[in-house]
Amino acid sequence: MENKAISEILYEIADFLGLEDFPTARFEVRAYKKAALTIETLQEPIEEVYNKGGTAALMELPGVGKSIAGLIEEYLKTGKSKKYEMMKKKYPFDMRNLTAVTGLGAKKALTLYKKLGVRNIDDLKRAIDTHKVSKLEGFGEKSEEVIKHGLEMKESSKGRMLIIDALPAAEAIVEKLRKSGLVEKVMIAGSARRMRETVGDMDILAISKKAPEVMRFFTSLPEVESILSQGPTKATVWLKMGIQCDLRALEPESFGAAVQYFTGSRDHNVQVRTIAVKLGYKLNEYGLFDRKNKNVGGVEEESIYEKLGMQWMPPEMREARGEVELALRHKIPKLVEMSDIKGDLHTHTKETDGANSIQEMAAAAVGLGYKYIATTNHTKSLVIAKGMDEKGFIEYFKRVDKLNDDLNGELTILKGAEVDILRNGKLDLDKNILKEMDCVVGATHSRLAQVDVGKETMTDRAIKAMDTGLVHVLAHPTGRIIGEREQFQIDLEKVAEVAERNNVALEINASNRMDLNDTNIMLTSKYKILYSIATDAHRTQNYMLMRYGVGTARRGWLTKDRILNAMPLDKLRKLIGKR
Ligand code: DGT
Ligand code: CA
Ligand code: CA
Repeated sequence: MENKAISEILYEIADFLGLEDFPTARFEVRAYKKAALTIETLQEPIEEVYNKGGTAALMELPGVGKSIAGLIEEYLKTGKSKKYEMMKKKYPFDMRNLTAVTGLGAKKALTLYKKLGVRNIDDLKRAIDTHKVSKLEGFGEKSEEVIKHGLEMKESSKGRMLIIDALPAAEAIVEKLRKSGLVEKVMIAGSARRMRETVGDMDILAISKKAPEVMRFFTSLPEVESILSQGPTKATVWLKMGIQCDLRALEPESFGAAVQYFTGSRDHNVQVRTIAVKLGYKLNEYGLFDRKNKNVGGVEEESIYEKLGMQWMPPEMREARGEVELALRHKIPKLVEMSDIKGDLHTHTKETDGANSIQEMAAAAVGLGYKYIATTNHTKSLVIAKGMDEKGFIEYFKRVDKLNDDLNGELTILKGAEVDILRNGKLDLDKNILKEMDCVVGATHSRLAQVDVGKETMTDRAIKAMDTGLVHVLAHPTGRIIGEREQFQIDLEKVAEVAERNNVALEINASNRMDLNDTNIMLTSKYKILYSIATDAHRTQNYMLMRYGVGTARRGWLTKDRILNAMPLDKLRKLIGKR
């Protein structure tokens, strides 16, 4: 499937075109970006579209005109694009990776190339370390700091992959192993089972009578780039997607112990093993052995916890944060589950920066069995996201009303906005229209927040917004983006206290933000507040991110009664009723 490669080239050409100043450059930038988005989100392989109907079929795709269709055809035939090669010759620096650093756009990358000869990330690091960047016109100390920070974020996430990308890939491999008929049982362990937001490598466990054959099957999967090691019961491979994956084949009598051991975490295991030793057992990945060295562990990990006088606990809790004590007292809470989720309270449409219409977003929500969604488009001051003004919302809501009528109660679309919280804490829409909305999601979008302003200012901003009494949910409260932007300075306990007073829910944003994250949930959950687990969907496929939000909520030990979007519609309406 060439969709990803082609959309990346189109995005990059758009970046290059942004540096040109011929009269129609601006329009071309827009065209290339639009086409890139279309192909990025296309469900079927682009080569199939082309094979079926040639360039004419390509030109039927939104945003794809004659010249872009020609480029796609050329790429599909030759694996190259002359236009792209030409641009790369004219601007010989690593546009893709440089502009992936937060704080660095195409224009700044060009300046760095022209003035300092920065061609790639290594050059950039050197330029930052020697403080050459801050002295350039249009940069300054602050800008240098932001880029430096962006580089550090990239560095710190190196070698780890978002669970959003890793888990579906691990599940696909598990599915193939299951279908191979070579295994009696197979499952994912490690940090992926614990639903950590990033994973270092993937750990798969299997029971099989034909272990060497399973290993051969595994190491010759098309997903595999290279084999790092292969023995009769264990293999480690490097996947094409850029992550390591282990497979271990086990005997049935060891399976429970292996699942417990390889699920981890390491710190959790240390605590459990200490208890085992106290009770006269020996615990390792092969079993739970009594004084006579008899394995009393069993096939399921439940039996290990049971033998140790503990209640079984969900993997998401196993981080040595007090779950072992709770398990000994049989006080493990019943955590929220995917099946409890009744809707999504933070979604976008193509009226602003989303890819789908509200009709499409609604139909997809019905498909998932949701009872409601809130449609929460951006507001006017967020210009890059095509934020809407009051008039825009009034017109849009008329269409939503009509759609709600058509849906006839099968799904309820709650009318809302992701209203920007401005620098002074004021909201970016007129009070009278906010009052009429069903679900107002308040959000700070200041990109430079972490170096821009201090903790007090950010905390104050959120508090002022909540004190308007108009906000139902505080979106991505700390502003972090995994691998890109660290959370900004904010006093979350203070925020939670004010949220409690104003009956505002805090969001668990399940995208690559994962914000609040597990530790911030734990920090705030002592206050009587609710949480909204939301995907911030910009296209129908993004609804699938909900499971990672639920996983994060579980890592924060939240129960169903703490989750706003686990409530039936009438209860939800009472909780967030018109303000
Ligand atoms: P990751 O891969 O960095 O995201 O994190 P994990 O938790 O998946 O770690 P990994 O893959 O190194 O090992 C999987 C599990 O195996 C880990 O959670 C606990 C267990 N484990 C690995 N090495 C040790 C060890 O030296 N001692 C103990 N107690 N457990 C270990
Ligand atoms: Ca792992
Ligand atoms: Ca591992």
